[in-house]
Amino acid sequence: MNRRTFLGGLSAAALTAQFGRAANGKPWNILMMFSDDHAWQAVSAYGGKLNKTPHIDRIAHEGMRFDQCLVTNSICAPSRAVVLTGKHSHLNGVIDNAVTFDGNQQTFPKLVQKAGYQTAMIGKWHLKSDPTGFDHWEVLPGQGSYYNPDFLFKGGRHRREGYVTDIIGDLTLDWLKNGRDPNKPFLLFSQQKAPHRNWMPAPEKMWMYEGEDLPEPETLFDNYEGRATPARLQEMEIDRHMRWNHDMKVPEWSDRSFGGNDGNAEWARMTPEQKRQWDAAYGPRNAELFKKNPQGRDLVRWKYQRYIKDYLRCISSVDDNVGKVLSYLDAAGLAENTLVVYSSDQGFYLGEHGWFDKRWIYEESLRTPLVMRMPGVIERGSVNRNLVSNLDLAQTFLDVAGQPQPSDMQGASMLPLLRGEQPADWRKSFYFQYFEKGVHNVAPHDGVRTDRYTLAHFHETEEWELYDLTRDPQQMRSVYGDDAYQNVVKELKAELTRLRKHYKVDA
Ligand code: SGN
Ligand code: CA
Repeated sequence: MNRRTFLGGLSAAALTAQFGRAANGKPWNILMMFSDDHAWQAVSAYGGKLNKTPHIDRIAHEGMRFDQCLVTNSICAPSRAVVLTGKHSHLNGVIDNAVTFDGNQQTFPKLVQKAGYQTAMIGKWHLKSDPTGFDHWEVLPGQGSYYNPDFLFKGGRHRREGYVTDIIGDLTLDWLKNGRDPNKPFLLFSQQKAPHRNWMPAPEKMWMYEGEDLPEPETLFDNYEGRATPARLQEMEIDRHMRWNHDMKVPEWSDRSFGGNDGNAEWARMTPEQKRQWDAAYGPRNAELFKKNPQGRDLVRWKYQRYIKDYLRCISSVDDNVGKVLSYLDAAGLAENTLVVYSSDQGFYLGEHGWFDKRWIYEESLRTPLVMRMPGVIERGSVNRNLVSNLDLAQTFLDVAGQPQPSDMQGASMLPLLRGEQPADWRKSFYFQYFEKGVHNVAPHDGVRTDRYTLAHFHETEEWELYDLTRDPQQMRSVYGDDAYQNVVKELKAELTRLRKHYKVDA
């Protein structure tokens, strides 16, 4: 007798007993708040000095902060496919942003849905095919828009007026209040578009950081010496590759942009009132830029300030909306039996090495923020330093829901870590791969990351890099060729071979 037929013969009450349960005896709900390109350097719970994220920090303070949550493939659509399937990109099919997700395959939302959870997906989706495994969904088409965004839902598309981050927060609350069946546990994804490029802040955030200079990263003027050629050949520099209209919001200089004249499609979507607020904030700042007309490094510094302020303004809205949802959980008595998660699809460069964007196995893009709150299970204010991953979320959520973990999923349940245990067999090395050849010209690579080292392999040019994170946390110089590291190189190459085989890369 298989499990399904077995469950089919049980009463509703006995079925409920199949769920994982919280201290109040109720099944666990799962709420995943997920944003796009939110760097851990811009979460104050991670000790970043740039900004304050009080509501995300609250999840960390009442729960657990993961300091080494690594993504298997540092880019948007692939990361989301990994979360849903618990499988590496080469097996779930979404190796880059161009691929359409095959929604017929096994996903953990389908599994919990079958077990009796109600499931919902709200906000950024980015997987091209319609969501499957969700009772309710309302998602942005593609990357979506910041202003007056369109949304897709089963059988239709409509435009909602307002700012995307607030709208997604409101849709999340609306489903919690009015959309769900209060007698069933839920799995809810609330996925923000922000703070993805082109970093368009909400009207009420446009004046944040006005008159302030935010700290610059030490490596803003990196010259990419001491590394293999890909670090030099990328196209993700604040200096050379940011576009004057789209990114910098200086339309007057659009003819100076990398790749030629550019537009700002977001500005074009705004209502006259939104445009008026925008122009009131950015017009005088741009006028000052034209007057000062900075050159060389001063111009890069100006661009960094414009970039980081807009990026952090977007995050402030994300954090407000996390707060809105947390308050509702308290008020509705849902906090006690809801696992609350905040994470991002990958990390991001905030000017380190002169860069924006992500994609690399290097720390800023490899590591992503992950905080979880699970009352009665996670000790408040705990910090975990195990190598965990977006690959582990599917199995973790299945485990929390009291469901079995399919043997073809490739991560591990983090539930023991949430309980404060230290499983002896937890991974000591992590496998990463990046495939996309396109925007930003980052060379495809794979590699292995341990507590101390990162070994990267760029197969097109047959180049290798090794970083010793204890001696060189900023990853400024590869020690791949150093005599002193030849044993490490040998060991890590063997480990990379083992991992490729283990994850069926070299099938
Ligand atoms: C767009 C962005 C890139 C970004 C990719 C992938 N350009 O192409 O900067 O790296 O998305 O982002 S933009 O001009 O359209 O903003 S991802 O988060 O979807 O992976
Ligand atoms: Ca992303």
